[in-house]
Amino acid sequence: MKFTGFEMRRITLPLVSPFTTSFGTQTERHAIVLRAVSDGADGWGECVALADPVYSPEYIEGAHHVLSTYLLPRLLAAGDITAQQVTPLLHGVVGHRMAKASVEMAVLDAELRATDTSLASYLGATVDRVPSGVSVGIMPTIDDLTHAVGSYLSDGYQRIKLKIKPGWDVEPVSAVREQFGYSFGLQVDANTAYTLSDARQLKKLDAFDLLLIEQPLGEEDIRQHAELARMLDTPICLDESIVSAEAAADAIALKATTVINVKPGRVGGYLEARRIHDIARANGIAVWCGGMLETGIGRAANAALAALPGFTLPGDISASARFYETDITEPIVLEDGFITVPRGPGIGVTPIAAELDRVTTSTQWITA
Ligand code: OSB
Ligand code: MG
Repeated sequence: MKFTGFEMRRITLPLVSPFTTSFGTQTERHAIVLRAVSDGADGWGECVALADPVYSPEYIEGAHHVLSTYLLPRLLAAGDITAQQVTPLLHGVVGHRMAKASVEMAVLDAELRATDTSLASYLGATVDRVPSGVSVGIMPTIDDLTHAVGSYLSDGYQRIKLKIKPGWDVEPVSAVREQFGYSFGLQVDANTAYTLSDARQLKKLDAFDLLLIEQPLGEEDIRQHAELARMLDTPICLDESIVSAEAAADAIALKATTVINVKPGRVGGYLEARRIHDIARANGIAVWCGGMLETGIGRAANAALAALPGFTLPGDISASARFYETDITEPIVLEDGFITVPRGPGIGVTPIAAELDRVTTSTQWITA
């Protein structure tokens, strides 16, 4: 397809409640919505970089800059392209995977809409709905936490993920198990907040039959994760560390991870995400789809990815309502604990013009 321009919108969506992780508290989602305009259909992409460089080096202002200055001009200069060519075309720009992922997503969506194919069937989805999990932030008190968990369980969420950090780990996990029992999947996510010297504390989590502990140590601590994995019964799952299929292959080979959180933004796009799925599956490593507080655009696309056969654990793909009062697309909803895999052309959802306008804080056009 030939792309004539990209519309870049900066959006701000208020969260229904503050979301606290070991790296900070978010009260609103800042994102970039990309619209790829072509000689065929238009395509939509979402850049999941956070407002600040606290989860990974990328942040929304930087993503905007690299998109407008480097990535989109290169793509527009390339002429007729396919989605498969986006990553190789942008290879000369180092890093910035979340920014690159948003470009590939918009191009892929346009291409799939033009050929009336859903992202789910393009990626190789084998199911029509995916089990839904929810990520629960660090709360001011244990009471606040158990109240929130109770309400997510009554919504029907099949798996609960608790954010942890030093000082907020064994106590919240123990309280949730004590109050709600063992009949649902429970896991924790430290977002790199520990070091190997915390192994004895982390070992205490073995008592609670957790599905996994996500990214306890630093992004680059692959060897130390392998060492920790030998000490714990709870499986280690890497998130931040897995920035590419190569990183996934290395972490698997080094036995640093027995489960992988796949986030398309973190790894540079849905095509790389599928490669990680394939590598993990070939190695008997389970994967699940992570989340970055996506709007309906990214949420719909994540549901398509999570429908691949290697995604054997519930993902962080919750309903739009978990984060947003009003989404920019038709809301993604929870039905009996599942999210329906969109089967319309492309990502299967389209922003509602009035809702998108309402949350847009600025718009920039990049044209050929
Ligand atoms: O580590 O999985 C994470 C949100 C922002 C940045 C990192 C993470 C998260 C979440 C939320 O846990 C997942 C979601 O979108 O529901
Ligand atoms: Mg994580």
